[in-house]
Amino acid sequence: MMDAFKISRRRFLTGSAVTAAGLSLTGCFDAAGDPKGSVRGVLETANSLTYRVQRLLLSSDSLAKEFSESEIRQDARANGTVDPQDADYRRLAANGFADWRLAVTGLVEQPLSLSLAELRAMPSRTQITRHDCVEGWSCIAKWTGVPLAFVLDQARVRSNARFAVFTCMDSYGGGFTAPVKYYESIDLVDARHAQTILAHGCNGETLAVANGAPLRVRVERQLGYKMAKYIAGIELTDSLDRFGGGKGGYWEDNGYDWFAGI
Ligand SMILES: Nc1nc2c(c(=O)[nH]1)N[C@H]1C(S)=C(S)[C@@H](COP(=O)(O)O)O[C@H]1N2
Ligand SMILES: [Mo]
Repeated sequence: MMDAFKISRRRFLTGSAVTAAGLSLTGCFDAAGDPKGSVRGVLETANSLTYRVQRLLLSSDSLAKEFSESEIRQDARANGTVDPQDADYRRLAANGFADWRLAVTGLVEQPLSLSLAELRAMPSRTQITRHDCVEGWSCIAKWTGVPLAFVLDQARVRSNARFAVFTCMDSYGGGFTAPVKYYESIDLVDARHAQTILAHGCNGETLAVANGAPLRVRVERQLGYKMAKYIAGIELTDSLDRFGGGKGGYWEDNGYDWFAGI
């Protein structure tokens, strides 16, 4: 019943209907970069279909596969931004992130400002999972962090919140256009999922800059670009309109799917 409610909200959000079954998401994502292209329309339809199929067929708490230590194959694989040059980030990194704070704001009863030490002192979960990038590679790594649900409970999320938006410290672009900060968003089903953690460790070490230090999210049932690195804030909201281009994430604003379930 809860799922049906969420799905109808999503239908309201996208305004698109399921018109065909069996659409696949294996198409070329580069073509989706053309905002007027037909591929993107198909992807948007497939996106809402995937979202509904997943939310209907899988229970909302089904777990992504976890692996054993011997299966770890990370090879220090890093992607997207790997060394932010943004001045605010460089300043925080130079000081070992001692002055960094995670701001939890928006539709919460208790806004939070958390230091890395405070996050490290919270309950932690370690999981060995596979990371799948939309570019076609994957790797298996061990992630350690605070369950996002725990942090949300400290902040006491208001009942009208629908999404968690992650604001990041790295930016894209520049040159002809003003730099745009990376951001991402997930719904509260994924935000409260048992394997969704705010990771501060990887493969038994402190999270490296290349992988998103000091804090990055792991959303294990979604593609890599959903897993925001270099997080500075989490805002609870009932609408994605106010953020970036309004599609829920940096890559979504450039044509990728908002729901990247795998
Ligand atoms: N802030 C930020 N988060 C990001 C990205 C980015 O460029 N900036 N890239 C995304 C993409 S496309 C992938 S595949 C993963 C890569 O995570 P990794 O560097 O730990 O492998 O981070 C995601 N999160
Ligand atoms: Mo990616």
